[in-house]
Amino acid sequence: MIDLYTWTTPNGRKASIALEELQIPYTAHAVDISKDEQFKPEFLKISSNNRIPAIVDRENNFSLMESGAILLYLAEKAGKLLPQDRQKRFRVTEWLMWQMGGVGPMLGQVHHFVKYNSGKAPYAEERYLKEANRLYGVLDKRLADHEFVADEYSVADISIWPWISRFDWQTINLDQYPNVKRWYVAIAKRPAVQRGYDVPKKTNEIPMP
Ligand SMILES: N[C@@H](CCC(=O)N[C@@H](CS)C(=O)NCC(=O)O)C(=O)O
Repeated sequence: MIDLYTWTTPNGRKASIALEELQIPYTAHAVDISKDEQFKPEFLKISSNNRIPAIVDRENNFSLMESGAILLYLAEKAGKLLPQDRQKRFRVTEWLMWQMGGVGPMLGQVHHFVKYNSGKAPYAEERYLKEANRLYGVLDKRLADHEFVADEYSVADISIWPWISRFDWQTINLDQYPNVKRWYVAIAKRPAVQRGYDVPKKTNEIPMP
């Protein structure tokens, strides 16, 4: 049984989607970041970076922050969504790191400057939109000859997908990235993804292009 501390954001949804896909029993605890609940001392004990998501594995009382680490931990625990074969496992790790180091931080800046503070910093908007389009281009190229980023559906796809689900916030037209669109729609149809998307509460239907 896992305790999941989360909110309705891309990083939070990665963890709940993985838990649903892996069929690991869990209890979701809402940490409302719009009310600064991520700074509460009891949350800081398990997430010293004051960010969601974080988990506690009740089996061994092990706590973990950082969504990439959480995905790897859960996949390894369940023995699914992370291949045993060394090279295949590192292919998944490669794309997971690509998401953690690029997609998350860069698209996060697009949300900040383009969606929430439009007009305040034109250079930042230009820079992060350019980087967003570059990243969408990289993903599109990869998916042109791969069904999923690392061949088989894995935690790498689960890490990227919730960020792409905010394509409208990012002013991205998915028709310009047809392979990303095909991949996005296929994953959006998975029942576990639909359940995980609504954790810790339903905010909206999954955006469809
Ligand atoms: N690298 C971290 C980033 C987590 C993160 O940025 N979480 C956001 C929500 S998506 C958050 O908790 N923000 C609260 C804050 O900025 O104080 C991860 O992947 O887990």
